[in-house]
Amino acid sequence: MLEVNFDGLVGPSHNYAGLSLGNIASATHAGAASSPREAALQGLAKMRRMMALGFVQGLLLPHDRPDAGWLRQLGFAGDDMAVCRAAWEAQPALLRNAFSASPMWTANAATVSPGPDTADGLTHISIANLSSMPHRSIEAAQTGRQLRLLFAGLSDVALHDPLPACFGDEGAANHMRLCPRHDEAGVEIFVHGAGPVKGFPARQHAAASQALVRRHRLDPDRAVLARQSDAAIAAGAFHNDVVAVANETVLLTHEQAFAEREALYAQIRARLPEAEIIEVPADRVSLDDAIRSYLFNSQLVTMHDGGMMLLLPEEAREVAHVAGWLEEMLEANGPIRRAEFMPLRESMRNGGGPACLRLRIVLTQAQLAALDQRFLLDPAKCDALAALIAHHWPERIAPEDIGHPDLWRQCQSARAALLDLLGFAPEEL
Ligand code: SUG
Repeated sequence: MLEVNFDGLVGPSHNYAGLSLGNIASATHAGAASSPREAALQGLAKMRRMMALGFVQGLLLPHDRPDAGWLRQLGFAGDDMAVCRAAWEAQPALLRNAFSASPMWTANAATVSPGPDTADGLTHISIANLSSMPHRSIEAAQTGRQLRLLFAGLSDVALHDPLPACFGDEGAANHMRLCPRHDEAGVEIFVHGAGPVKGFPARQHAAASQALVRRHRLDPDRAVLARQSDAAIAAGAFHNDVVAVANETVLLTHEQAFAEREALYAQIRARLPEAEIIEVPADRVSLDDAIRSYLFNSQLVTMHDGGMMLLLPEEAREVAHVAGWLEEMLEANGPIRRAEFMPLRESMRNGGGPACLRLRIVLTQAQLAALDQRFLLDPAKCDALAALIAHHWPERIAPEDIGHPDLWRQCQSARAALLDLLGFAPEEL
């Protein structure tokens, strides 16, 4: 079995509207001008780097934005342009929500339990409802259409509809899997918040995590529920993947990520004796530094020589305490042997690091071969995508631009060109 990352391609409407309460980067950059073209090229460069390292790489597509259908549900009438114009005049915040490029953060698209963990041997996937934030709650329908296409040829995948909206579920960003190797049964850890804390909502609810354990047919003995610490939520850890990351036997976590960390570590060790828990002490890296640098929002992957590598955002080497800790960790010759840094500043300014931008799916070779191959990348496709982005994606979006019909049209035609390039008919998505 192998783990495939499906990255969200950054959409042409990428902008800074400050929509996510509790996400410090989103609040800090509200009102700044964005560079959608650069953002998409930065994300693509990360996908290329993963491929160059020998990993299979997939992508998920930007959603149709502005989402005129959502605005219609809210009572605006007419064709797409009329609906957007009316929303902008009546309540600009609604159009800003309908215009967000947030589907780029595919770690929030779904939660995945691979076959070795489930009672029926199926790969269970639950589309996240993302119901805590209006702009993100729009995503589930289009995400579902893409995942249905992706898995249409696989009879051993159970794709579940989003949970009822009253139980907030934000997908893989609050889910970690520890296992001896990807193809062996693992321990799945579901992390929820209890809030609000400092006015910041708990975006993953315990009841949602419990429902996922049941519908994914996980052995209750090998599924662990953990609560985020209030300190982490207050510091801006709106998802657990901002303060912890896991890969195979390794859990890399901040000391203050969890409410009852000793009990959690004991549960993990009891279920997986070979687990290696690397805890970063708060007196070496404060929660604020962890969140500013996104040290933990990195991709932790097993290289083909068996050692692990961290793919971090550039910000992680710009925060002195984090750079110092990383250097020491690498010198100590533990399981993580290598660190690489990628420039992802455009996404980072909205609180999305390397790990947010990808959904991990563990698959057998047969499952990989049966996927809709249009969602998989190769170098030639990357070249074609880069050229398409350079041609169609806006260079810059300032806050006032969001009300301009020319920009709405440009976003629609950019996406249409992308679908055409990848071989999707518009009605499929
Ligand atoms: O949901 N930001 C996203 C960032 C998601 C990061 N994902 C993970 N941690 N896996 C969010 O808060 C900001 C959009 C804006 O403000 O316009 C935003 O939605």
